[in-house]
Amino acid sequence: MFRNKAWRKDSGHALRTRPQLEALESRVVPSTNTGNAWPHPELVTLSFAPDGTIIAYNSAGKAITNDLNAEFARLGSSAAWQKEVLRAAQVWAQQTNLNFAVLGDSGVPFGQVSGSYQQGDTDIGDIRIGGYGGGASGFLGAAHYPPPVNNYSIAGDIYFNTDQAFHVGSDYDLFTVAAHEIGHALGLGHGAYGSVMSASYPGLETGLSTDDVNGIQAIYGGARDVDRYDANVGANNSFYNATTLTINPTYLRTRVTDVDITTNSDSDYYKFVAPVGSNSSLHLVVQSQGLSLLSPRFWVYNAAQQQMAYYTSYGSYGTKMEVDIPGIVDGATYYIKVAGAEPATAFGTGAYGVSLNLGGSSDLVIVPPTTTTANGSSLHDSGGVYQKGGDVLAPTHHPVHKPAPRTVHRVDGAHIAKPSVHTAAMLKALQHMSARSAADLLDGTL
Ligand SMILES: [Ca+2]
Ligand SMILES: [Ca+2]
Ligand SMILES: [Zn+2]
Repeated sequence: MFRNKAWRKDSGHALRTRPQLEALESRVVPSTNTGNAWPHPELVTLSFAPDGTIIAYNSAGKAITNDLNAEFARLGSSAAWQKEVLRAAQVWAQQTNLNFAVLGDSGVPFGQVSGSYQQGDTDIGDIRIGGYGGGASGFLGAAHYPPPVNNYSIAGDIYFNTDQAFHVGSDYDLFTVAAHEIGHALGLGHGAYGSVMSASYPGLETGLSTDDVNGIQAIYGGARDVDRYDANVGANNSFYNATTLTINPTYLRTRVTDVDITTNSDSDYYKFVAPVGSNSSLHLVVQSQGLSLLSPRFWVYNAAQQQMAYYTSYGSYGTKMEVDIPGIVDGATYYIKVAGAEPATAFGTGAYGVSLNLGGSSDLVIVPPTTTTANGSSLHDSGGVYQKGGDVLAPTHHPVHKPAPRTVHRVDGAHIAKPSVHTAAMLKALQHMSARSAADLLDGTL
């Protein structure tokens, strides 16, 4: 299978004979599972590296630094183009047991081994996002697979070629390329032509294909699981089936964790009785921050199911909503309903938590899952195979309006290496690796 050769450590040699019409073969090749997956898919973090972050070194030893923020400023505000990347992550999370959250990025060089975690570092995302000018005839994006093939912080990291003409909503569409690279960063290989995971740019995609969905579900346990309150007949999607929360009568507070807005039609109802001694207001936290990119909204109702309050976080992805609801009476029953603020979008899905405080000294905190996973113990052996990354999404050379199936010429993989790159980590690791394996990295295994 020649199309897999770019993933082999000796890809630079195999790619010399790459046929040009890869896309024609890709049409009949279903989505591929590379055997790599995040050890903690319940929370995969993303970070946008600051400009100037060292991504790699060229063959002369000169640092290649991130310029994504400066270059993508032409696409609009950072919030606007970053939303496309987050949406590209969320289309995968909608389909299976994955949640994403955005972290700050310390700007430490990509792949720095000293981070010590293949997942769960607090200074950088599990999936770091950066870019550099890779030449107008080169690749669109590149990604590293998740563990175990990459078993330190380089796992999952993504680069965009900022020499390409990216756009939002037209070719080369940022969402489409980001979804492809995130697919690799989640463990997928290439899929059918016309899918997001097509080996060559398929034209603008607005969402996943069946092939993409089948692929991601094969890795992360099928369709997204409902939470424990939705798991039985009588799911808490109504006042009648509202989940009863017990407020601790001494501490006057409680919390709900490990709950989820799982589908566009999922809404979760809770009810509670304000204990004697409660304050006249309810301090309520509805949080997806640190848990998912869900944009939540919620309602509070009295015992007669009359609305007392409504709040929405529309336009915010991964948020902590914190409000005080007046008019609380001891002994009375209240309802809380939580749903997605953007149910028609990919941001209408995700994990969240709720914390209620009716007079306690402090809120019960919604704690994100612990995902820290130490580096693999054999980073530098096996001739550098651990460094093997996802393949790259090559640009088409043909007009994007040409009807499918199109003949898409994949840029020869050898071009990917110009400028040839060492990751920052690779230079650190060279002392442990053969010159051969380092050379392999120059030939497009990113
Ligand atoms: Ca990483
Ligand atoms: Ca639910
Ligand atoms: Zn690819």
